[in-house]
Amino acid sequence: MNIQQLTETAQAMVAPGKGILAMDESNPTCGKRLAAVGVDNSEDNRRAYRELLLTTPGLGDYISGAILYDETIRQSLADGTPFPKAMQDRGIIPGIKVDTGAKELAGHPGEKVTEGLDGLRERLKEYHDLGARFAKWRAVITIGKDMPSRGCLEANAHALARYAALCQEAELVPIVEPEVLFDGDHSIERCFQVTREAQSRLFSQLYHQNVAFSGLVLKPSMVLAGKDAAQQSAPDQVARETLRCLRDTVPAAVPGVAFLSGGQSDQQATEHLNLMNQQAKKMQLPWQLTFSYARALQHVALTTWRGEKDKVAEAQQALLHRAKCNSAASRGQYNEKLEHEMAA
Ligand code: 5MM
Repeated sequence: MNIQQLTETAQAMVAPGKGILAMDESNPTCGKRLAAVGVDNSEDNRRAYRELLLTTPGLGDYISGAILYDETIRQSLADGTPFPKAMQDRGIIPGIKVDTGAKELAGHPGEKVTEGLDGLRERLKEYHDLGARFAKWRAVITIGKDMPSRGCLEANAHALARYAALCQEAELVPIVEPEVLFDGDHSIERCFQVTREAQSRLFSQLYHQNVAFSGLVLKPSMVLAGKDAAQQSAPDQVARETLRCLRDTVPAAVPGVAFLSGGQSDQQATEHLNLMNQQAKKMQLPWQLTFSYARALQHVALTTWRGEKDKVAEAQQALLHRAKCNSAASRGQYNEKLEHEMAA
């Protein structure tokens, strides 16, 4: 394992002003997104949509890397250039989702464990040969009555750590994603408690599996009340509680934290990241704080495109605008004027 190389890649993934584009939807999830805009879930439509995203002019100014799916990493632009090569040409590091999905956890009704460890060493080697330089694995933690259980938290943290160790062995930077779902009516205090516990257990397992903290990126959810909670969280409270949770749990050697959006609106996700970076300026935090959004980056591009060829350029502009707003937020410099720049 070349720790120096892994550290440099991890640092590049969270370089100041840059974040990660998550476009690793599995075929069923991609199908749901395409169906919402009236597009068939065919391989060629998935390819065309991903080409639109990756060839957005100027995307590399704000996006350090993009997470692909197994099908996507093997696809090419219409001119025959493989996606990973097209990304490298644009200064975007290719990444790959390597988990095989969250499945029912036996003995724990209503809870999930993410699978994909069997054969992972061989798959990682192939992905590296195809051009990937980082990977992603997402664990799903549900808040509910008597949930999450200790069994669920331990199983997911252990799997994430085993995955991360295999990634580093294969010279790939692991993104570790312990997502605490936004679904439910829980309070922000409950979300804080669960997220803190999930992240503490994760870093303990990473330590026990000999994972180098300097060669990984954490992809957490933000700390906020459930989407059905009567009392929704104020943006500055979300920023404050999320930072408090990170300070309690994340070792200083980790180069960066790249948040998921988790069902927040585009602007909410940007505003929360911005406030965190503004508050962080007074704290001298050891890690970069940036984004690794899927829905909150792609939504506006997808709904502009709707499968129409003559909308490609407009959809790309919409994606670039969201990437630019989030880049500004990763520096604590996002504002209303920038948000409305597009319309002008
Ligand atoms: C792109 O969505 C990813 C999950 O896809 P599957 O459910 O099809 O496996 C997801 O892991 C995503 O990368 C992150 O959770 C961030 O997505 P959001 O939309 O929450 O920013």
